[in-house]
Amino acid sequence: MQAFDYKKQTLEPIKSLRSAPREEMYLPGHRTCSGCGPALNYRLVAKAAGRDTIFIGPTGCMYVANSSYLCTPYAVSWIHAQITNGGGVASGIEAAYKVLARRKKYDGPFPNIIVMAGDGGSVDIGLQSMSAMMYRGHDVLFICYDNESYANTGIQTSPTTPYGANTTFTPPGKLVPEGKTLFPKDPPQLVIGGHPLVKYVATTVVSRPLDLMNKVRKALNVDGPTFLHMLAPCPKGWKFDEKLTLEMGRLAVETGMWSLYEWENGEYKYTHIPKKYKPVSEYMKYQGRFSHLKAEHIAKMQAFVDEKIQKVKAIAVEAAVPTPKAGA
Ligand SMILES: Cc1ncc(C[n+]2csc(CCOP(=O)(O)OP(=O)(O)O)c2C)c(N)n1
Ligand code: SF4
Ligand SMILES: [Mg+2]
Repeated sequence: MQAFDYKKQTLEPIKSLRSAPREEMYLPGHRTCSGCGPALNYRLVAKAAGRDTIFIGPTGCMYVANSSYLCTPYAVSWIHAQITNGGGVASGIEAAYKVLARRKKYDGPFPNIIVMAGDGGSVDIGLQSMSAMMYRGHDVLFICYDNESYANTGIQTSPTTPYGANTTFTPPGKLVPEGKTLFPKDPPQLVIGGHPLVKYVATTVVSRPLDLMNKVRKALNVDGPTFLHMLAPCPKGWKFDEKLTLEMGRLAVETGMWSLYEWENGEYKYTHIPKKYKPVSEYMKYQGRFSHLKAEHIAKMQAFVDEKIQKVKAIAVEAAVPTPKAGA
């Protein structure tokens, strides 16, 4: 319970793409690659969050390619954080607004405070700061836009890079023919498993804009820390044709490489379950990062995904596009 009313915003559900806000808070003119999934991701998050929003941007493509010579695409407040400390900067901003509101020095709406961190800036090099923010219970939405590599510095492997991917730090060769040998970390499970004050976690993908925007709104309506894990295909790092960005997101879901779910107050709900899963090769064949793989490696990936799918089936409560009402 809050001892004072700090005017938290309530964001209404978006019923259809047609009724989504027209106003853009992430504008054209930046320097991301053509077909950049994270850039589209940013645009959708900013659209869903609206004007009274502050973004914290740890170092990564969405900082470097978006801000040059005092020129940025953000139409709302935005602050750069070190790649290691997005959660720390967000915690300070949130605490400062609460103090100002309590001392009656600020009486506007409490801003939506959103960290937009890459996979590196969230669940690897930024993990301690994100975890501490969640543990202390700050009212912040932490988003991991997952392009599955340390993209900005030249596509190095990260803990969410898939098994078998060719990155600059996992090149396939005679000794290690499959490239990356490890299977990825599971970011939502890391958050759910270790943070008692987190009440809402969800996954989404840039190819499902309505699902994505409504999960953003739902998370922002929760009073406390929340986490969204968003798959954001990166044509440069994954080596696919830039016109296929949305298709890569769709295929990730259709093959089971990516699951769409919400976890709310301890309960799982899948927001989409394919009736029949396609083989993972359907997804991998478009991406140059997997082109060196042999049949035995693809079979290993399929086995990993099959096991994941079994878990989905075991829980399998399918829900419609989420309704952004306030959480606990
Ligand atoms: C402490 C520190 N180590 C390394 C870097 C170099 N660096 C800048 S951006 C970046 C990659 C970030 O990867 P990710 O968070 O996944 O974002 P992406 O670039 O993929 O969007 C790295 C390694 C840094 N800025 N600070
Ligand atoms: S490297 Fe990937 S994430 Fe970075 S700007 Fe290019 S497409 Fe976007
Ligand atoms: Mg990344």
